[in-house]
Amino acid sequence: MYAQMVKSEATKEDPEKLAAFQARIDAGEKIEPKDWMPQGYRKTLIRQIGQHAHSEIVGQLPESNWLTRAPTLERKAILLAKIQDEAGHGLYLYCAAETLGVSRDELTEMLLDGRMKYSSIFSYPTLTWADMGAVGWLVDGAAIMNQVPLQRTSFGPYSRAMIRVCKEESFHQRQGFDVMMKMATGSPEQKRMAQDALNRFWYPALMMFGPSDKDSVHSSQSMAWKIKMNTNDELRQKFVDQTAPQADFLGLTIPDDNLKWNEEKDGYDFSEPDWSEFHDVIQGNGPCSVDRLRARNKAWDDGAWVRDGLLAHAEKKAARKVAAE
Ligand code: FAQ
Repeated sequence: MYAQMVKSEATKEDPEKLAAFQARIDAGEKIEPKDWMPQGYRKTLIRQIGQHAHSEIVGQLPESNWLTRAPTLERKAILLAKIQDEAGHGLYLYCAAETLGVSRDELTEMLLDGRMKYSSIFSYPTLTWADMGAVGWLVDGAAIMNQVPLQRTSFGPYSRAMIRVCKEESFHQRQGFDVMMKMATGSPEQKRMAQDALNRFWYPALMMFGPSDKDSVHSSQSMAWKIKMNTNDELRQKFVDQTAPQADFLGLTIPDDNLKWNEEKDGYDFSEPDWSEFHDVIQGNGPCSVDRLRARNKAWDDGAWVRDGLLAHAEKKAARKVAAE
């Protein structure tokens, strides 16, 4: 539906402008907010950057669930720093989206009433401390796999935001792996918890890359515009190839009997996730979908007095300035 809208809008655009725009993209130029751009390009970016920003913000919830129960003061400080980084990522991304003519409030409202999505992975629960390891190792690992190429995306503010985000995500992934290592080499019970976390997060992590290429609605147009640099399946394959040896190193087993090195393709064969589960989750029927939106709505409502106060202060300041002139 969205792709059709983008396509029908593209046909309304001035063909000369469209061709000149595509030539700039093909030449590897960055598009900046005040440059001419097709409406479809603008809308696709607002959708993708907005969804990405929402994911960073909602993504704080499953981890903050464990803040008060971190096993040591050091682990707590590290986790807190990571969660604060995610808030920062959300803010850079909202700022990048705002340069396209949408306000942060509008984006937030679209998240809160379900018109905009956030990453499927954050609709899953974090049941044990080992999940903090699995989230860092697998979820941040998948996020980096997706975001490193986005540093070269065609829209300037998005690509620049990605540079800092990727540096911080690397630290997040390392801290997750470190938690997994501690658990996997600890007591039998700790190792069991680590394996259980891997069992529960493996397929949801694979889903983060989106539907398989044959079912992806936006990939071909987004790749032509260099909003996306790789297809969903390409990135998923790279993620499996990177992660399988790491699981071996941890002495853990990826829950997939079909996982096998394929010499010919120079990569692993592996099982697809259950796509019906994915579609259910992105329609708001994940195990924690209702809780996540409830928590974000509550935070928005609880913060109303702060927004009102700041706006009243800004209005008063502006009025004083006018009176003094
Ligand atoms: N979840 O046609 P495609 C993080 C939707 S950041 C939910 O293939 P597209 C950091 C898609 O929107 C994680 N929905 O779509 C962190 C579309 O529906 P629509 C977020 C999904 O856009 C770590 C429909 O399916 N990262 O984790 C998902 O070309 C730890 C058809 O799909 C980004 O957002 C999904 N997984 O490709 C934070 C990266 N996949 O909109 C805290 C930027 C697909 O038409 C703790 N985004 N859909 O209603 C992208 O690269 C792309 O948007 C994809 C999807 C690859 C996610």
